[in-house]
Amino acid sequence: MQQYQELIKTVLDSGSWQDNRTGVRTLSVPGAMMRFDMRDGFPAVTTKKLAFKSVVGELVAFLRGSRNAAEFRALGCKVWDQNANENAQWLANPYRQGEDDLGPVYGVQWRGWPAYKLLDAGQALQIADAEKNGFRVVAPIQENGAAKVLLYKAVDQLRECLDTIIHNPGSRRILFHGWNPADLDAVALPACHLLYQFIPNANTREISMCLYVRSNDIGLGTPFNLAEGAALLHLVARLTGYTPRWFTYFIGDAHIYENHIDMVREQLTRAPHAAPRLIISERIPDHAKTGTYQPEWLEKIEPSDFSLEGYQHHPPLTAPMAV
Ligand code: UFP
Repeated sequence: MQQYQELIKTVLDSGSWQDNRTGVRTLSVPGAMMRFDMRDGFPAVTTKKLAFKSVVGELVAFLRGSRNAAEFRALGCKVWDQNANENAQWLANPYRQGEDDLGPVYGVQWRGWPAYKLLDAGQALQIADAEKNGFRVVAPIQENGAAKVLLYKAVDQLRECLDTIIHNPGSRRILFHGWNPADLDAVALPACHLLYQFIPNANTREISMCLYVRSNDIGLGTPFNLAEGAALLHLVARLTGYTPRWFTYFIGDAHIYENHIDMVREQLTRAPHAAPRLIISERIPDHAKTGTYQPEWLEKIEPSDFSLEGYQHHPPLTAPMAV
């Protein structure tokens, strides 16, 4: 995790002070990148304790398309509580569906992105094609005197990525997106880690992943998001029969909150330990061994299916999360 230390140093040395909606200013750098070779181990931060149980709890909640902080809590992840119930703007949002609701956050978009098509009622071939692809007719609509048909589909982007890795691994279009402009006004927090692209190589049988994070809290968010992304890459590799290889992590606004500076400076005084290994439970079928493709496991994964082997770390450090 030398790269994490270097990212901290870069922001401390060359960042500029920025004001933002939280009221706690940040030292920020516009644009950063880290790239990890999964053969060298799992990118868990070692200069403090990673909340690994919380990381995999959140990932499992996302895989199940959850939008409720109580479901995250039940899976061992408390990081959504404040966003659900303590952010004044969200509490006053008419889309909020009561206690613990988060709106259509990450997992809802990953597993059920709401997609609409408005087609001319006379375009029978287009309508039939859309229905073949899973859209269903919701309503006839009159638009400026023209007869139209509104169709809807909840797109399981993640499942479609797995299908493409299996059936068309040479595709350079294997990605899923969390940033849905139609839903930005209806969520507790617009997606931070928002674009995931898988790059399988059918010759080497290795799979890599690029992740774009638009806004990243380096003290608290980055270790969490890195571990979660790497766990997802390992899981997708297991279900599709590939070996995880490169994990490239891009950040848009890379920032350290003013009240996290002491924590990250303390981490710089600590020598990183060797990276641990991620173990995924044997009960999750390895496509490379079974030859059968079982994407329905995406919904059956439990947090206990993930564990770290040989995780050595320095003592825990905490700092307040900006909400
Ligand atoms: N943040 C992360 N990672 C996440 C997440 C939030 O770093 O997975 F959900 C941080 C980034 C930023 C704040 O500091 O939370 C979100 O605020 P904004 O939407 O204003 O960028």
